[in-house]
Amino acid sequence: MMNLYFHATPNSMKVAVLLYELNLPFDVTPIDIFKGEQHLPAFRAVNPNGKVPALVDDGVIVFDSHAILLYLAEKHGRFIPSALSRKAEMLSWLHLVATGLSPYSGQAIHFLHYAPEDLPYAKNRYVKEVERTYAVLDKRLESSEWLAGDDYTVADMALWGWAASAGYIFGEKGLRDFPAVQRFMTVMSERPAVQQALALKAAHSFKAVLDAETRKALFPQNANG
Ligand SMILES: N[C@@H](CCC(=O)N[C@@H](CS)C(=O)NCC(=O)O)C(=O)O
Repeated sequence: MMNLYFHATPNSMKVAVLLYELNLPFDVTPIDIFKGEQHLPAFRAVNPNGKVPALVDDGVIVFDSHAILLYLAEKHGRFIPSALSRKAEMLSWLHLVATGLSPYSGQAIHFLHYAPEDLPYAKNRYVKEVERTYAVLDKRLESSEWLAGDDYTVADMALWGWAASAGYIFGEKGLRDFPAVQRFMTVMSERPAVQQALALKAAHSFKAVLDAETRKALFPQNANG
């Protein structure tokens, strides 16, 4: 049985969508990153980087959401094109999400909601990079049903993970400035796997208060003492 180390965050949620798409049974080990469980030795043995998600599949350990997406897609030969030229297209979009949208969104959320000081330069830098990246994705989805073309792939699941949290960055207007991404999200919301991932999230409760313990767990470099 597979074991997903999970917190209800965008990076874990994209992996949950793939597991449900593949219809694979899996156990869940909740890792409450607000309580510092990502630093416990038992979890560090699975992911030495101390971040969720991570997956153990019959003794095979994979960490980082995009590595997990690719590992499972390759293993099951699904949601990944087999022709190399089409795979190149899929990898390009997947990595744009992995190395652009994901870290820019994470940093934007950090400076908008968690930073102990108001830093307009940092907020502007990351929010603008998130907007710029969504504009690139929006243009792509204006002319293509899915990020990699005609077929639904793990690149789309990766985008869904972060786009589902866009409200933390854009507030009430959400993805309104990116209508093709919005259309994509509506289509995604109708997929049973996405609904199952959302049910998994709802079934787990995690600490939500950003107190001193949580600041120390998430931002140890800034914690006093
Ligand atoms: N590149 C990694 C990023 C993972 C990541 O940043 N996970 C966050 C939650 S979304 C986390 O575990 N944070 C805990 C910490 O930084 O201590 C991935 O895509 O899996």
